[in-house]
Amino acid sequence: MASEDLSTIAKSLVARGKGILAADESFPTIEKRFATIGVESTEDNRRVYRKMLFTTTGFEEFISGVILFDETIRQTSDDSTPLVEELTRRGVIPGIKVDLGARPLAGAAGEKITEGLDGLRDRLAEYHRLGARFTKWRAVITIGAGIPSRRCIDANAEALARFAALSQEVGVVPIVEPEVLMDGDHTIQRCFEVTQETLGSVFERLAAHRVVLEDMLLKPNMVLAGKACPRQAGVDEVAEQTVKCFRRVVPAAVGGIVFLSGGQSNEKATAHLNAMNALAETHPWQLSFSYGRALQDPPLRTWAGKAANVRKAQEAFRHRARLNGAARFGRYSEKMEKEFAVV
Ligand code: 5MM
Repeated sequence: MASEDLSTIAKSLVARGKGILAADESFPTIEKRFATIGVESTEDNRRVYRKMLFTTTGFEEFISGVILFDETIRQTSDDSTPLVEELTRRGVIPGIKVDLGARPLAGAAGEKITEGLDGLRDRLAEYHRLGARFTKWRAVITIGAGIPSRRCIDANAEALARFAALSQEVGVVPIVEPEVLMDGDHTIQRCFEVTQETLGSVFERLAAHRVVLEDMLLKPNMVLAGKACPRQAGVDEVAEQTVKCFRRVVPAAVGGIVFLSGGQSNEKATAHLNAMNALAETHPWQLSFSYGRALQDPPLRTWAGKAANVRKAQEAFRHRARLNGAARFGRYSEKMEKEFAVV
């Protein structure tokens, strides 16, 4: 695919007022999420749940693309319409998670390396045939005593860059996700340093592998104190530190930045994105969202596995998507949390 087409896809994914839904939970993760509502993680329950999200009336006003899991890209609606088609007929771009998960990095206690490069070119070609127009690979960086090591950061950066180069070769837009975890009691300053070092390494490797920056998206963590840190930064400080960190290391050519929520509350994830967008009239990049939990928590809890709750759950999903859409313009306020638009 021509480079121009990839940059068109990248731009559509970060269109004004819209963001991405991450619905690419692997089997262990979706099982954990379903366990919180007492629902068994069967193939059909996963299909019904995700179909519910993808057929929500009007969600396409705020959601530009959805990241799918391998199983989902092959599933259909009750009337045999592929779930991918449910998205494309609404103008929503289907994407796919292509990494095979993070495993322990050899000889590095507490650190992980993401696997999945072997055979990736062929898998990408198949996903493209199945309708995926963008891909995602997540690397996990843990902050702790003496970690992350430079070796772990660089090994993950190299894998991210190889994934991105292969994706562009096949004609899909890569979403490069280096996630510095919120787990731990580290300060916001420490998160700033580790995020800066990680992104520095990632962009060095992306350049080495000749990845076209306009034709990719970055999916990073925000700069936050660890969950167990006694001093939690306020919304404005998070926004300022995150933008400051990114201005140092993320080239302006990058197609867009789509943040992960990483375990923040729904409200905080929205408020932080809103504050970043309110900081300046324009930033070098579009600042958007690619949330999993922070978009899915309300519909998941409302649904609770019952067909009778589907409509209410879809309203809850659309509401959360609308609030994050408003945060794209810096127009979100806490008051809007209470407004519940009826479909
Ligand atoms: C939706 O969760 C994704 C899949 O995670 P697993 O591979 O562990 O099942 C995850 O990659 C997600 O896309 C990002 O972490 C963003 O989700 P959050 O919930 O952090 O916004």
